[in-house]
Amino acid sequence: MTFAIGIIGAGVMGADHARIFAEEVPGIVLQAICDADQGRARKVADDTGARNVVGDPPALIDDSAVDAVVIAAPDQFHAPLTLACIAAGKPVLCEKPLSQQTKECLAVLEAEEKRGKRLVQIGFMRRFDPSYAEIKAMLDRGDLGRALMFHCFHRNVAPAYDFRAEMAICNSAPHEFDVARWMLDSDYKSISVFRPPNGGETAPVFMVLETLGGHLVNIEVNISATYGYDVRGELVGEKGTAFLRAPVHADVNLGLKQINAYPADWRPRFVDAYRQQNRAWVKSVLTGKPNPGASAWDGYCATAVAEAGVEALKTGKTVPVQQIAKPKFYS
Ligand code: ISE
Repeated sequence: MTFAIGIIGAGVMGADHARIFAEEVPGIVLQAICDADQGRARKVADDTGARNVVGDPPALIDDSAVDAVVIAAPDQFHAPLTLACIAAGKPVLCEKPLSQQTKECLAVLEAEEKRGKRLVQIGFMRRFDPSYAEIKAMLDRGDLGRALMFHCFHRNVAPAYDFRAEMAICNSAPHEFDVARWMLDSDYKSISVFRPPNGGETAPVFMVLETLGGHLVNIEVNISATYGYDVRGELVGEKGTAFLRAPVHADVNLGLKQINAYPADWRPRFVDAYRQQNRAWVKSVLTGKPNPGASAWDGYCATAVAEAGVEALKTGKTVPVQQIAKPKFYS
């Protein structure tokens, strides 16, 4: 028996998912790649051995030869396409964020619950990154004592889209919103947002969040850091602290300097996380057993924080994070 996957979106992430499934996930076939740009879809299909190319998402989702769907289209299509997968009864791995609006996330929660089956996993792949996972395991064992603070840095070389500070909050920071919430096992109480007044249009965005469990989380998102893709974090516990460690394969000594290379984007930094996420997703779909991946509920929670963050950016105030009560379906 083969397990056939269709991928919607043949941009950076769609192409990377196709490569990962083709090269690193045993027991699957790539059934179809979908993109409005058929040439781009064809190239990804040729590179990965995918069977078909389609131009229209419904044609992929409703194709009886497709067992499960990966959504790697632009953010505004995530929720509508996820809803279409739920309507077709197909498991879906949807890239983050589930939506930039909580009302769309709520529609997904409602549809999934009505369908009566958990079909949605959100691509918050950092939960599968060995460095975050190791720190979470230490915390869960009590090695670091109670968690107090989590300092996060998220730096991109250059914006991949028209930069607006809101995008740092709605598109980039949801990674931290999710992984810190998962690590600390607590929802958020409030968010404040700051920017260096002398920083200009592409200045970093600096967020301070308080959790309901009393932790502080601070996040710098610097979308124009120029020097490299750099994600850092330090968890501060009562008894000690733990830093994330990016995969580094060589320390180079050259010209009276020690040099560590930075990747140009997130793919090399999170190569293990993506691989493990995609394998875990397929395994869960096949066995029905859960994995540490994010559910539609987790997707909604990240968007609720982002929405409050955008308001905090606009008003300069500390904004409470508002969430509906967690439905039993997601317990
Ligand atoms: C992008 O969509 C990602 O998910 C990357 O991990 C993040 O670093 C980047 O800022 C986002 O635009």
